Amino acid sequence: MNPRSIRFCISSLTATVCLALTTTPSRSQESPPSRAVDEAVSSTDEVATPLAPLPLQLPKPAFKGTPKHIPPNSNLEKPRKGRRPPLLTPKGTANISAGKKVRCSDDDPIIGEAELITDGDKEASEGSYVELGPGLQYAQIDLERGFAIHAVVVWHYHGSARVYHDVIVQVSDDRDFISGVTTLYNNDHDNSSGLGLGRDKEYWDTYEGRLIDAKGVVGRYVRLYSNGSTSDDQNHYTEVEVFGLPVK
Ligand SMILES: [Ca+2]
Ligand SMILES: [Ca+2]
Repeated sequence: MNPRSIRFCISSLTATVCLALTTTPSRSQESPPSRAVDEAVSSTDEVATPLAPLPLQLPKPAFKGTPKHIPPNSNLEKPRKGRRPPLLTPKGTANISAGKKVRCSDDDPIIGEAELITDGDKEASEGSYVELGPGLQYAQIDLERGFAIHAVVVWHYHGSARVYHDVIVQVSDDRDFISGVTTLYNNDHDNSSGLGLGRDKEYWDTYEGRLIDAKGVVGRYVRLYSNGSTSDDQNHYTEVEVFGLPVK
């Protein structure tokens, strides 16, 4: 089957974005089933950065759909129709966290070990996740040097539908996150974790993980907080993937 290409261009005062769409299916990456974004170019007067869909591989779904009820005192996002659109990031953006060291606020996990968070296994099976103690906890990935970070994807426990509370994702060059902290995501809508009011929505954890656009923020450490879920007070991390590029 010969792919048929269609080219779209959207112009504004500051940028022109062109998408070349093809009808050839792409199964291995997260993208619409009947067409893939092969090429995208974002250009300004000064630089032209080729873009491509984030090379994200998803695990198998453990359950179908998401629950209809809204948990009490939650700030749940509205259900999305259709598949998640792919995130366009600079070409060459790759997983930079695979196998990297992870440190957790709970250094004696109830189940599993911190290394499970970057071991590449993101399936919803027993043995794939680490369980940290109750209340506010974090997992922190050391990328070993500074990168331009373009996306963070986190899978908590996704074997059954649950909403994790106070999901906060931050980047810093300071391993103690005292200075130079950039918050990429914060859905602590009532500031119960005391790290500031979050404007992002709560969500049901699924096989898709939560895809967070990091917009090229530069940093060495990525810290992910949570504060129990609608199922229990513990904190579960199946996998975290950080995508980025070396700093030029
Ligand atoms: Ca894992
Ligand atoms: Ca909260």
